[in-house]
This record gives sequence, structure tokens and C-alpha cells, in this order.
Amino acid sequence: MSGPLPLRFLCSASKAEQLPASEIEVAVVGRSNVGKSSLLNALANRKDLARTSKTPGATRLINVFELRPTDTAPAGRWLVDLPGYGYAKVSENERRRWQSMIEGYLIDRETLHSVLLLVDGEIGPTKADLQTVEWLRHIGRDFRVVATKVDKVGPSRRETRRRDLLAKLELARADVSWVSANAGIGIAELRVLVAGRLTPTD
Ligand SMILES: Nc1nc2c(ncn2[C@@H]2O[C@H](COP(=O)(O)OP(=O)(O)OP(=O)(O)O)[C@@H](O)[C@H]2O)c(=O)[nH]1
Ligand SMILES: [Mg+2]
Repeated sequence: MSGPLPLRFLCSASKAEQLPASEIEVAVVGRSNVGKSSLLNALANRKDLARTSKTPGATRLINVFELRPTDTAPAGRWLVDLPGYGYAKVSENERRRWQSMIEGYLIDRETLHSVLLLVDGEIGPTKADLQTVEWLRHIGRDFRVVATKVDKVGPSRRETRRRDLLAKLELARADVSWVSANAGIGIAELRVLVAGRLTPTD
């Protein structure tokens, strides 16, 4: 399937414990403003399914989007949009709230298959991104890095950006997807990847 993912908003929660049960889920994680909600909209080919904003901090809750069930695939297959981390203007309290909300979810959620970790393809990995990668490796949570906003990187800088990002994250070329929600670059491939992860094999 490389057409739009048939996603619909299911529910929001401020704590992982409040979430209903799911079959399987993939979560979108990354710094504030990196383009998580925009990517989700691009995957669904919908403009306003998830709220986006120029100002960091658009997403405040755990927002669940469910793939439409089919004859062969059950309900309860989720793509989960999370609030971003690393926004400098956020208060210490808010940062702590993020930590307990997101970290609790990422550590404990049994039906969480894997994470899409979004990194700004123009800016490259920030210190907070590097810490997140290290932490995901530490807790043993499977993740795939998705570099966003590649439309902002001119062709002459693309290769250097690529090498820099891979070196910093200690990843191989095949480990990273390069996308632009705005220009539609890499979206079809990512749809296939997400749909594959959300399709139970047994
Ligand atoms: N040029 C360009 N801008 C993008 C792209 N994707 C997102 N943006 C812009 O980046 C800004 C942030 O996008 P969001 O999708 O709201 O980011 P987010 O990661 O969900 O942010 P939080 O919810 O605050 O964590 C918006 O102004 C988007 O229009 C892209 O592919 N290209
Ligand atoms: Mg968002």
C-alpha cells in the first residue's frame, strides 16, 4: 500500500495509562517543531488531521490515530502523535511533565512496535536528539530515524547533510528515511514502511 494511510483520530490522553488497549502501534517522536504532526498529515494525505503550528508546542497530548480496519487487518492499529521535546521556552515543570508522559509511554507500552524518531534534515541532530537516540538504545526500544524538511536543503548541500547526520547518529545510510511533508518527498516509501509495521504477521 503506497496510497494515503486511512487514518482517523481516535482519542487523546495526557497519560499513557489513560490510553485504551491497542493491537499494535508506532509512535512519532522528536523535538518540538521538527514536523511530527505535519508528517502524520502527509502520510494520511489530510491537511488538518493532526494540529500543526509554526510555534513549537502545538501538540500537548498523546494523540492517537487509528488505521481503518479491513477484512484482513483488525482495528487497534495506531499511529501515535506525541508532543515534542527540547523546546527552550518551555518551563521546567512542562519539561518534567513531558518526560513523565512520554518516557512512561515509551518504556512501558507493551503494544508499541517501534518509534519513528524525527530529526530536522536541514539543521541536523541537536543535543536533545542525540540524547533521545542514546536513551532509546538504552531502553531497547526499536526506532527508525526520519529526517524531515528536506525541501529546505538545496541539492548542493544534500550529500554533506546526509553524511553529517549519519555520522552524528552512528547510523548507516539504509537506517534513515529522508522526507518532506510539504513537497511530498519520501512520503510514499514511508507509508509502506509504517503500514508494514502496523500489519501483524501472525
Ligand atoms: N519546509 C517545510 N516545513 C515543514 C515541513 N514539515 C513541517 N514543516 C513546518 O514546521 C512547523 C512545525 O510543524 P509541526 O508538524 O507542527 O511540528 P511538530 O513536530 O508536530 O511540533 P510540536 O507539536 O510542537 O512538537 C510548521 O510550521 C510546519 O509547516 C516540511 O516538510 N517542509
Ligand atoms: Mg505536533
